[in-house]
Amino acid sequence: MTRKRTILATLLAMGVAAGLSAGEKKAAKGNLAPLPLKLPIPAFMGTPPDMELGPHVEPPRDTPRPPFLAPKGVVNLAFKKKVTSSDKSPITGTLDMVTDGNKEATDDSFVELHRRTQWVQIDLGCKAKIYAVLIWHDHSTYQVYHDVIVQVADDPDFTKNVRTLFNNDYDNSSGLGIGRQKEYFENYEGKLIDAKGVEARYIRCYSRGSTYSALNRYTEVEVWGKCVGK
Ligand SMILES: [Ca+2]
Ligand SMILES: [Ca+2]
Repeated sequence: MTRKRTILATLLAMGVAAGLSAGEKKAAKGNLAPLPLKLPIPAFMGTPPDMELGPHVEPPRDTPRPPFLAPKGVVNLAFKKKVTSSDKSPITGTLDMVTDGNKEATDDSFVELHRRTQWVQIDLGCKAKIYAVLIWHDHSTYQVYHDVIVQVADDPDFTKNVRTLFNNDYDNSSGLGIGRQKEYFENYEGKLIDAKGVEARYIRCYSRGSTYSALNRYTEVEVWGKCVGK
């Protein structure tokens, strides 16, 4: 069996069906593998009942997310790393809960920040090549978070080499510029943002309440990549 066929067989064995041909090609080319994500228990399934989707919201998927391929050996660099925030005194929970590995949709699994635009920031501890960022806000109920913006930078104050990986603030209510990405429904899979190998040490995730609450809940953030320097 050729190497290409071996990878194909492996992916098939893992139950990978969607996007196989593109994924298989990439895998054969670049020594890639699906991110070894460990997802929490779904709090609900399927499409939200009687919820009107505006033009800025993408409809929820009815099928599992296709596997995301990244170079073999990437790890969740955010795990147990230091978290800071625009909110110095969260309403409930503590900031370390953003990187403690608990992603479950229970009431004691999130840190709750005050209303309006807030952010959480993670210091990866090294300059890293980042392939994917995953965010779980509160995924216990159907809701869409607003002004989800993800940026990376070379310094903790976000003054050096700031780059925006994701922005769905379509009306610029958070003032960081108009976002072109769609709003989306929270669910157990978290939101996966393709970081395309961007290099940075600091990552900041913004939000501005949701369709469910004006407050900002963060359950977990994962940053998959590899350290490349200081
Ligand atoms: Ca957590
Ligand atoms: Ca907005």
